[in-house]
Amino acid sequence: MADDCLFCRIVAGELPSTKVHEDDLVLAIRDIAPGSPTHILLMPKRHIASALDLTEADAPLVGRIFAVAADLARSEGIADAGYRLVSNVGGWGGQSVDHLHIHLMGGRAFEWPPG
Ligand code: DGP
Repeated sequence: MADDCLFCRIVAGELPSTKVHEDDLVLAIRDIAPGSPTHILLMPKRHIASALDLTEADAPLVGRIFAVAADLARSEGIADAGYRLVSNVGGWGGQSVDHLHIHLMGGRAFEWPPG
């Protein structure tokens, strides 16, 4: 757990969240400020600052995150229409919380490229 990390505190249960999935590696919660009808954040329980810090050794974790995202897309009813997975990295990437997370967004159509 990293000091002063918001998502580490959510993982630890020190701050409330609406959990939609939890296992030994991954926590998935509803975004507090949803940008689409379905907006879920998938994160490693272990503190990793961003995708920039991933290594090949994290392959099981990354595989789990994407598998859970696919399961949630199906259970949220957004799989057939299509959805978006995004991980913002750093300032220009739009990252505001420095604990790796993947946005699972669906329930509406999205533009490409993003703004
Ligand atoms: P990003 O900007 O890519 O780092 O995404 C951070 C997301 O985290 C953003 O969509 C809002 C969300 N968020 C920020 N604080 C909280 C919180 O306390 N709880 C929850 N559930 N989501 C949060």
